[in-house]
Amino acid sequence: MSVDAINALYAKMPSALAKARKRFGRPLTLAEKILVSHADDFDAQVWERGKAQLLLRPDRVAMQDATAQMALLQFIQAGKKRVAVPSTVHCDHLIRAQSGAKEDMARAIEENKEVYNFLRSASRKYGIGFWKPGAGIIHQVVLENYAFPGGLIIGTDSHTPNGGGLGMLAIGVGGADAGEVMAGLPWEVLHPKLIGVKLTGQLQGWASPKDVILYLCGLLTVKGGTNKIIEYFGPGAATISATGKGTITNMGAELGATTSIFPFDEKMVAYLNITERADIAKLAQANRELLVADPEVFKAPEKYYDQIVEINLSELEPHVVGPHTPDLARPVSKLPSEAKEKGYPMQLKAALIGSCTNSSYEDISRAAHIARQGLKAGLKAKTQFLVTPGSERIYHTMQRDGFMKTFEEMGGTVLANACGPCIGQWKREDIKQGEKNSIISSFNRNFPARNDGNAETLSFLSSPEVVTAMAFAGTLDFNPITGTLTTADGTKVHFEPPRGEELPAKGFAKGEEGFEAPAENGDSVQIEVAPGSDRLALLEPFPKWDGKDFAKLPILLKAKGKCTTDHISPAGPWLKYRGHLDKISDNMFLGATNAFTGEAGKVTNALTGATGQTPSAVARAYKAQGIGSIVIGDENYGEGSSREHAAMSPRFLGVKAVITKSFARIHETNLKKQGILPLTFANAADYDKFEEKDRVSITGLSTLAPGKPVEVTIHKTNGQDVKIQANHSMTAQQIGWFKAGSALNALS
Ligand code: MIC
Ligand code: SF4
Repeated sequence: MSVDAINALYAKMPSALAKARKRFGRPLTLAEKILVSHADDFDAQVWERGKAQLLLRPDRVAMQDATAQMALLQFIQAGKKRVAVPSTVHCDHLIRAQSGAKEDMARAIEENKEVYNFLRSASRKYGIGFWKPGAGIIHQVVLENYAFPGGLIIGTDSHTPNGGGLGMLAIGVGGADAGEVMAGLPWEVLHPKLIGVKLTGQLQGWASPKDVILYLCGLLTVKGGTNKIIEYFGPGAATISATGKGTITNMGAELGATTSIFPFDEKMVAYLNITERADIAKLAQANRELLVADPEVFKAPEKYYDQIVEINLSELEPHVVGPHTPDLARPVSKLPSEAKEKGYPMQLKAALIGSCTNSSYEDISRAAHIARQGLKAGLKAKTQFLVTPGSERIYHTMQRDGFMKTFEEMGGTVLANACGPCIGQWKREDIKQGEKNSIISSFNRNFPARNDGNAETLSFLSSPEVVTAMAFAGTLDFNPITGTLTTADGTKVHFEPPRGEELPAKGFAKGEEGFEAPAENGDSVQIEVAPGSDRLALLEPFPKWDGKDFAKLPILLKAKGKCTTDHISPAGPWLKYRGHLDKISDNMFLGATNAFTGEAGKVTNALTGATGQTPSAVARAYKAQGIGSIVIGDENYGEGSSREHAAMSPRFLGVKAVITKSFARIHETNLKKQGILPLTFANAADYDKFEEKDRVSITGLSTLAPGKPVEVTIHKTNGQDVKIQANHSMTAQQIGWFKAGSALNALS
């Protein structure tokens, strides 16, 4: 973001804030300050938390390669010449970890040539900055280059809130949202409620910023943050480094939060300075009062936040969460007994550090401090140990300052600056499919099958320093704080608490930063989409609604329990088809548990009675006969990623409505954008009324209106009809998207 643009934003903030204080009749929180100063039209906007739809003007859009393909394919359909707001593409998700950074990069560039060429050419043409493969993970690169206090950025990735570490509202969205904002439209989001998290004290010993968020995950659960912004405040906040704050806001995504934010402070100044943005740091310092909540808010926070949580950092213990969900949290001291009790495989097969969440200098230096202690005592890693740096700068700085050598001596492998094993891009050879085993990482997600495609892998999450100690231990029943390990010659080793530096004393080393600027004039740039490609295909608009009610549709799937976007549209090997809707749709619901059989990824064809079919095969068979279908879901359906494939594939294969107990925010929006009706049971227990052979009708669609429930009829095989009610959260405009067949159709 240029200093001038930031200056212009800060210059107009005081009057926007004054207007808002007057209209709301009270002082403002930080999140509110940023929302009101990015309003498309403050006066026309309804400001009601949890109710109003906000129309906002983001300062910037960021996209990663796996989601940018669909975002750009949709942007192309909008027929614009150039993006209306500064935007960037980051190539990070498609690089598979196999044998180390150098070889993996070379392989990725070869394998993904088509996709990279498409993204590069579309970026050049439309005025989008292009960060090539190897430049780093989107959130780290955004933090180093684009995040700034007081800004509003949207990103086609659920961990975009990482930017909250620098005091901005950074929000994850689907590609259609990004496409619209790039086309010049305002961005729409439900006015979030606010959770205030008051931090006091200071982290001690083994406790790290990661533990703040792991603890909160346990406390608030994976749906506790849905449609809420988490705003941190209190004296403890200023004791946490900017990158540590980034770890906390990044993983707010695991709470389902719209985003999380920290108030501007000296730690942010230090980070801006070391990332060569002293001019922005100065500007922010001069405008400090715009970038923190009004002083009255700290005096009586309960008046301004919808919910308050207090954490005394001085008492916070290091935590480990998992397996399978980030809200299964406990202090590391409780893990050994719990692991025994629950029969988790004790042996750890792999320990992984880094990723977009935890690869700051502070993280790596604290992990290296543990590594050096182990090495000095004569220990080696007992597990596979993989390190994922977040960016070129981190990579080169790790190398310069000897961390890389330490990790390698310990038996570790340094991977490319990319997502790698965090998103299933991990060619794991040490276990067989279906083998139950435990792994631990400093990543942010641990849904089944996420890292290695094996649903039997129990994935635990913790801080990089705890993960490094666990790599030496090789077992889950080790408490790094109190435990001892024994070397080959029988010496007992006890780790001292980790020590590290927040920022490199010598500044960041730089490698090849990997940025390519767009063409001045993109008219002559050709977009490269190879005909007949199985990686990319231009989109056909979805058909518009035919004006008829949905009558007697079969249930394609009734999902039981957790049904995240990783269950709906798995990543790993499927990532390569993210630009090809037809191809990727073969993965639809492969991870989802069928409530009727308990099996994952297998359903029954209601027309033929054939069992054990993949959901995509059955949906394709229905589609061939011109029949749509319905999906039934449990709580927090669509939790996790922003990938709109989880909405586009069902849409493409004829799913008309998804009825659940509740939705995760980004996914619910993605469904609306693609023209699927997202409905929730008025009475959650109605979930139990659906049986495998039932047919479902949804009636009264022509009178669909905001706030008006929808009638759903379950037709039983015995001829009986059971009527239930379902709610929806669609606005008049969103109902228009449904009728047009998609938001994109409604645009043109
Ligand atoms: C993830 O962490 O799940 C991803 C992969 O980064 C996704 C985006 C995607 O599916 O491409 C996300 O978090 O939004
Ligand atoms: Fe990449 Fe993992 Fe971060 Fe998602 S969570 S952006 S896959 S490193």
